[in-house]
Amino acid sequence: MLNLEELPTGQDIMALAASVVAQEFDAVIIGAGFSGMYQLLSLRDKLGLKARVLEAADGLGGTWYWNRYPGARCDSESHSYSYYFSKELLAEWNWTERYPEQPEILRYLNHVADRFDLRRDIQLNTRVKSARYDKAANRWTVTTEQGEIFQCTYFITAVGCLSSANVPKIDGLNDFGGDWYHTGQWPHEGVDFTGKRVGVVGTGSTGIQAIPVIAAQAKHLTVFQRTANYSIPARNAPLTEEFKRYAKEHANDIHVIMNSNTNAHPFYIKSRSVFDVSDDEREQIFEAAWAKGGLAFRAEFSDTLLDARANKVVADFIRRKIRAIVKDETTAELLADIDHPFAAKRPPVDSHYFETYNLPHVDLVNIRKHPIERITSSGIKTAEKVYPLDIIVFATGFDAMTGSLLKIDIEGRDGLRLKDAWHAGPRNYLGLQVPGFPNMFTVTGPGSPSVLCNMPPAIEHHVDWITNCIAHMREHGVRCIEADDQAAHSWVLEVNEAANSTLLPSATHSWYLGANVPGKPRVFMPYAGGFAKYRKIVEERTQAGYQGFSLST
Ligand code: NA7
Repeated sequence: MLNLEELPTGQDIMALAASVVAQEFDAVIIGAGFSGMYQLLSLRDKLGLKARVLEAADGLGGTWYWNRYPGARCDSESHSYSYYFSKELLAEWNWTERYPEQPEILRYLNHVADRFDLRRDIQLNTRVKSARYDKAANRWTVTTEQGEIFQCTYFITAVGCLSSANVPKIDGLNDFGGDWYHTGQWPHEGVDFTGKRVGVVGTGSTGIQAIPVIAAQAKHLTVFQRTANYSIPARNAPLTEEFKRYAKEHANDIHVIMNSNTNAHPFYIKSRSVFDVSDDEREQIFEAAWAKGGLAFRAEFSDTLLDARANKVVADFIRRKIRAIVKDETTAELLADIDHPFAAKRPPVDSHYFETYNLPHVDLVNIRKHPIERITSSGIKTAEKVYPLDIIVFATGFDAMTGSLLKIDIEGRDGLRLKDAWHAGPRNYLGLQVPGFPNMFTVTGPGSPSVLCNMPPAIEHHVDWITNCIAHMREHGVRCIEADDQAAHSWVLEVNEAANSTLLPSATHSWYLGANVPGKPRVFMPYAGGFAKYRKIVEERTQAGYQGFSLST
């Protein structure tokens, strides 16, 4: 007998049709964060292309959609953590605090989406499963987990550098009777820590932001520290009207500064050496920078990240500060026992992080000495003892830079898979294109300054380059652009050389090196030669006729 309830509805039929008929676009962009949104706007409104953004989440914002953990805030100052492509947008948006908090950044990005009418070309709840290049057709076929198929000429990954959560594989996690969360996949309804015994694993930038906020609510907080970390006080505060006016009036100058320095922040690294000044003078400089707070602390001297002796002088000042703040001597020693040079791992900035350890209900556990053995039904068991917990928070970072890309099955020319091309680590040219993957572009991919920078200027630079490149292709009848193998080979050497001329690789367990993810190849991923130098290299090679790329008509 005919069962009417089992008959497909109109919606089912539409979904089925959509799943088998490929939808045609000029460009498909993966990700609706800072990168994907600006890439859409550029291709659609500047070049008039038919473009579609595919986004796994049910809202836009990328990193800032997922990272809703307590205390989530950007370490870049708000006036610099903005798009600069639109004078009108700069003029109308008002940040409220020195460092923007996650909800405010999300409001900003939603405002941008509305202001530039981006939503109609952003498809949410759509996770891309695979992308394949068809050489004969010179088209990419992008398939989603729902079975939808999109075809396009230009395939752009705007998947973010820190978006693939790294949940450590610890025995017994499934047996845990309480709740556990990763900071990068935080529940939208929030977590109530009131009256709870909470454990936080991880003391990177995220843990350092979250710990004071969780401590303010929890009954008891145990922090499980594997590697002690430096941190500089953020000195967050509401922005004064005077500063807001200044930032707007000087937007052009600020933009020039960001684009012409090492880290794309709105300040230059000073040219003096740690050893150019007397001990007294240096102490005063450090004290003033500590009082001012923020990432500019590392910009006081030119050799902080270049010379181990200079770095030790800076590091020792921070260690002294930690010992002065933290009252319990054992805890202070554990926090100050830092095994890598200052800023060789991403230096966190904090709001009362070290002060939190003076609270009577906050404990620090050394899991370098007594590693976590397993998670039990009631807590975390280290080699030394069991810590009873109601909630575990993993602030354990990300499979950074390559994780999100490699989760997608990307197949380029002649059946070459990205995961095979990158089996020994990411290999590309200028962080923009991978040999064997024609017309595929990566926004702030490995091999670009990206995570060593304030991200929005780095993103705008890449998106503008990709947009100009596609415009050039269309003007000159170029069907296809692909990075040359030899150019990629040389660029990987340049990326290594740039890293090796700094102290960055000496933090051997940093996520810059992929060392935080077991089994990941150890390759220094971002380009450490500086944003300004990188921009110059890209500009020169582009002006030289897209040197290092093959353009075919
Ligand atoms: P990070 O900087 O990668 O920090 C992760 C922290 O978690 C760090 O302290 C790690 O210790 C610790 N960790 C990672 N895996 C484990 C395991 N298995 N056991 C114990 N501890 C572990 O990530 P964040 O989210 O803090 O920051 C990422 C970036 O976001 C940041 O740099 C900014 O750019 C914004 P480890 O140091 O590996 O010993």
